[in-house]
Amino acid sequence: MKIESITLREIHMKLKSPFETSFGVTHDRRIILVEAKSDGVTGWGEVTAGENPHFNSETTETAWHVISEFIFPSLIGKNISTASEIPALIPAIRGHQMAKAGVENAFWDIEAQQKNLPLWKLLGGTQSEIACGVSLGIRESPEALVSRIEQELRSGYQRIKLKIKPGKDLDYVAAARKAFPKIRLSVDANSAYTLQDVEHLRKLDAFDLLMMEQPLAWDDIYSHAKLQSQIKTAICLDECINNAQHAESAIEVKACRIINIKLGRVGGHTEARRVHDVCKNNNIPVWCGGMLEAGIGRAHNIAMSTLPGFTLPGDVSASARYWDEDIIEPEVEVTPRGTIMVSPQPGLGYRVRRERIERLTVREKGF
Ligand code: OSB
Ligand code: MG
Repeated sequence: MKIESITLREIHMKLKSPFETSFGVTHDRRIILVEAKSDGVTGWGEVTAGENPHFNSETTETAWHVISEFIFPSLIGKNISTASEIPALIPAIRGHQMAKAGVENAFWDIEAQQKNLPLWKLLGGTQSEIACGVSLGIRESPEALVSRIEQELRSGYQRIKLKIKPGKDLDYVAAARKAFPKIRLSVDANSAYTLQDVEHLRKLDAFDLLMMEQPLAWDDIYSHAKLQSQIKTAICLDECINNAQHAESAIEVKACRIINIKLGRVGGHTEARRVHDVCKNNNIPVWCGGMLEAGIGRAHNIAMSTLPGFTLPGDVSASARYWDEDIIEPEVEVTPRGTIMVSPQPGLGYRVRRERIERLTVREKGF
């Protein structure tokens, strides 16, 4: 594979409804798409950085900068035999996993098309149908949350995750559990608590939660180990796990019993697969997280979710929950049993709607 050209585009897409987490509310997405060309084949990747550095340290703007100033110049003109060789071409770039993932993943799409394989098969996926859950933003009241859960369950989703923060936690979780005593329920705090809150967080043990996601600081594995030893609910790490070494450390110190894998957060398919393997070897279940992706990022998430260690429902759900109109065709749809059927077609398995992308583009840079 000769790396011939890469085009960056920033598109703007409005979410159907605002999404509130402990770190803020998102109304509109600024998404960078990567279009790569190699030996006449085109591949696509999506950068999952947020608009603000509140989930991790990256933003749409930092990704644009790092890709155009540092990643592209190191890649253009190089020859690789597989997409998994890309991380070795940019060893001097510290961090910026989301920027790296957007680029690397485009080459995985190319490699899959060249080998005439669906991307999920190229990655080593074994599941042709994946289990789906939903992540629900913080609501104005517990009643509003309960009616939203009801709607998602009617669509078939297999697990409901509630975003929480101090002051918007126990009442909401209690209302959800009371209304739906049997469902698989979890919470995600996006680092809104500290070890001072152990007594408070322990109260969540009463609600039979599948997991509590990232309650403590985004970069602090050690404190999660202290918390995990004092609560019954399984901790799931999200923000803390940026590579396979982090996963090994977290497992060794017992900081979590579950790990959420996000392609962007760990730097692309190559590292995501390593994180998956570490977890599988240690009997730690994994699931695929989401970052409010458009269709290209969503398609990459679906491919990754077919790996055998993905045994819990992920946060990857139907395009129509986020967008009036997605940038891929067909859009991602969920079956009445709360699953996504994986495409048998080569590459991403969805057609990229270039005309729509061009209409949504606010800036473009070719190399
Ligand atoms: O922590 O999983 C998270 C969205 C933005 C940033 C962080 C997170 C999320 C979600 C939404 O939970 C997942 C999705 O529906 O894409
Ligand atoms: Mg999370």
